[in-house]
Amino acid sequence: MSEISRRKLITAGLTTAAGAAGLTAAVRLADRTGLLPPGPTSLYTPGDTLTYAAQRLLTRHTLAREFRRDQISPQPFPNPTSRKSDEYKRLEAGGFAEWRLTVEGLVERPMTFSLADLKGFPVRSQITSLACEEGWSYVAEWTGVPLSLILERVGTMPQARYVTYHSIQRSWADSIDMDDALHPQTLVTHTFNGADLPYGHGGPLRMRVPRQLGYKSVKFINRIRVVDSLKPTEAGGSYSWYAGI
Ligand SMILES: Nc1nc2c(c(=O)[nH]1)N[C@H]1C(S)=C(S)[C@@H](COP(=O)(O)O)O[C@H]1N2
Ligand SMILES: [Mo]
Repeated sequence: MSEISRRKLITAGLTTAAGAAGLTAAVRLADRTGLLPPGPTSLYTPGDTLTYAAQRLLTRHTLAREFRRDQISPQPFPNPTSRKSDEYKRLEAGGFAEWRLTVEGLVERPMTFSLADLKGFPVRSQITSLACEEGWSYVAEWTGVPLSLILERVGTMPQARYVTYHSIQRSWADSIDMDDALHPQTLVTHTFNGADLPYGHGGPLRMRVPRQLGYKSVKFINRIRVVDSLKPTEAGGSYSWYAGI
């Protein structure tokens, strides 16, 4: 589908969804300011488009809520993940000394980092809520490297539009746009409530995107790609791509 007909289709869908003529102006504004979510259209419902455009207009620079230390959940709930793979067990037996995070794609200097390399970066700690689309949530302290610092180190190219991140659990991957990738609260985390990030919560390395629902915070990450377009497998799986809260 051409870019123009894609836009027409989205605009039509949006206007119907909202049932308001006044929305046309908002859609035109969204289109002009690059607020349409990524194509192909089949991946995104009019609702996604509306949510994405509205949130981007209103909250581009806002921070996810941060909590006080005494608000940390006494028993944070790890969503049951499948059993450890043989590859995971091998890496764990070696104290994760061989765990690697590769950063590639539209970057000037593709690089591979060990956990020790990442722990040598400046860290940010934040107490935020992780909310699952199924309705539960918990508050915990997350510590890690701002993704923006890693992207600065590798040097993103001007065509960069999204960052995808991939888990050692092969079926898990997701992506965010550059606004969220460069956002100060988006962290590559290695520490959870002051200790090494446990398996249940995605250790040794997890992407933490506190401005979106829990499924965007992919566990066990080992690869990051900077791209200008997304594949369906990198765009939230069966969930919506944009999960702003
Ligand atoms: N690799 C991987 N990442 C994942 C998942 C998963 O099953 N595998 N589940 C996601 C979902 S749906 C949610 S709600 C959160 C749960 O995080 P928690 O286990 O820390 O509660 O992790 C997300 N990241
Ligand atoms: Mo979830």
